[in-house]
Amino acid sequence: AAAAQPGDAAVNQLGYLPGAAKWAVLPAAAGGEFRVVRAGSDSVVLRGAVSPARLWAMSGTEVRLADLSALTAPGDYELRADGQAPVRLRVAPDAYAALTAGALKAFYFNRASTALDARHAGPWARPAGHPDTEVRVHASAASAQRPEGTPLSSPKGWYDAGDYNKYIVNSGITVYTLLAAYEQFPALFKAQHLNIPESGNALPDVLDEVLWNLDWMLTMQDPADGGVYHKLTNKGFDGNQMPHQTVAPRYVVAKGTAAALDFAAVMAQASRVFKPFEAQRPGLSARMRDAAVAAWQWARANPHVVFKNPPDVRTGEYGDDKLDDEFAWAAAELFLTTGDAAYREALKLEAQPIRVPNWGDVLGLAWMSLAQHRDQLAKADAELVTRRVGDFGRQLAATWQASAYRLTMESASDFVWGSNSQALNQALMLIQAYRLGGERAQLDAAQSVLDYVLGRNPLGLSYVTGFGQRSPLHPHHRPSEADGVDAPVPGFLVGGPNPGQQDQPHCPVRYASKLPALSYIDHGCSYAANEVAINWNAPLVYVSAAIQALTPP
Ligand code: G3I
Ligand code: 9MR
Repeated sequence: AAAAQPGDAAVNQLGYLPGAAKWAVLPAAAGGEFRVVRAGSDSVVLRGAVSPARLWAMSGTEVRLADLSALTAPGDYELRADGQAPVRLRVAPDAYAALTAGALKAFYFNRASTALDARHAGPWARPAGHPDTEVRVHASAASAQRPEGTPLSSPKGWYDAGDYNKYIVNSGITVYTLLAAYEQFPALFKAQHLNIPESGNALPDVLDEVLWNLDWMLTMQDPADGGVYHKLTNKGFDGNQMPHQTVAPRYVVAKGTAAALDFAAVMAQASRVFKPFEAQRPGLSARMRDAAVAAWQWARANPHVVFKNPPDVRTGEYGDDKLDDEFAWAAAELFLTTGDAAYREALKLEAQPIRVPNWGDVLGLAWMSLAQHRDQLAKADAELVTRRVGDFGRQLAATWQASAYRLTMESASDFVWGSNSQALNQALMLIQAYRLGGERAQLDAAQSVLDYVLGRNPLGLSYVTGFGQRSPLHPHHRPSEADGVDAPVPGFLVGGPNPGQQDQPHCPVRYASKLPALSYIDHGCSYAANEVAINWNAPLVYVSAAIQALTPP
């Protein structure tokens, strides 16, 4: 069978775990019966009726569904339906192991301040760039102890995305999601080998990778007052160059409340995750806890410092003027790490709603951590968390159940810049609910999200570079564009369909459609639909690992 084309029958191109729910989407023309045959044979192993055609408003097309869940024996198959080209289908007990590792390895590929050598990076090896050992304090960040122009050393960290800047707010949710994956599924990550420079040391590779960024984040706190700089950046974006070719000076820019609180939350979380590794990094856990407390105190004293780009700085803003969610999240993490009742009070748990998280709205992360550590909560709090997270999961699962596409992405407002991460963060919340109550529909709905980003979508495209039969070839990612290697750097989730099309008319290539799920182009100029970003890859790692770990055999 050939690779799926847009509008063809679509499945998860990496396949399915034996015990998973397995949905395929077919065009309306494929009425009648579907058949699954063993690859390369005509022996039918499963047949059934496709569902009646229904309109999926997100793509404006009528689609049918085929339920292949009864196919549980590992193997290679083909899905056939009347008038349809056959589609490859795989069932395998390790269907997502390489994806989980590859999506994590992408963080290594985005490391700042280091060379990637061929032993670890293969054809994507590159010289070191952005040492960041002598960045300057920007006027917006000047203080008595650190006047404008003061040199600071702030190396390491990950490049945020397709650009080469480093942003604390976006680092917050990203580091959190990766550490949460480890906190929840330690066995899976302890067994994983990423082939990064630290592989083989006493830390699991995922923690080594996250430390690369945490070490940078720690340098972004001003020891004089606990405040945290919002970002480390050029004044304008670098061109399409490799890291070692860039020359623009770099700055730490303005402290802000969101940066302080996101920093406080992840340092509190990291303090508990790294505690068992005291021998490897003596004093680190306590240092992180103290850093978290100092950042929290700065935020309490400066509760509404909203970041705005200064006039001479034109890079990513990550501006957010709603800070209640950041306060709640930081309070939750600090409470779980310190046990101090003052944080429980500051959290105002009863009054907090629950929502799908993203870089600008981190409230869902508070609920997630409280659910994971509910044995540390008072009985009434534990019950509240169980009820609220469960209800939210049931609500998302109901959306999935009613969807013509069997997907939680049912509203045009889901198709924002980075819509693929919106989908995966819906799955992440479904998984929190499933872990509490074991309601199967919640796991199946999360699976459908993973299917969607891996090819069960109207473009027939796996949105992860290097994974699946058709995947993006031209992500907006400076190294992928400038390294002279045909294949993009692998393991990156692109932002995905975004009818906002904010890269027009700068990007000379037009989108084919304005419909939410179709508004996508695989072109390097498309930063609004085809960029990569650390906060989009993190929930891919999380969901891929969770589904691998949680799906019953
Ligand atoms: O907040 C409004 C909301 O009120 C409104 O209803 C909605 C309608 O479109 O827009 C919302 O604002 C959006 C904002 O994100 C918050 O979600 C903007 O339209 C949208 O343009 C904005 O996109 C952000 C983009 O930067 C531009 O600022 C993305 O979320 C964010 O992921 C992206 O991040 C960039 C960094 O700046 C630089 N590095 C690369 C990275 C990925 O592209
Ligand atoms: O490359 C930049 C990308 O990382 C950002 O997400 C995006 C939005 O802030 O901006 C991109 O840079 C573009 C800039 O905004 C406008 N001129 C062209 C740049 C891309 O080539």
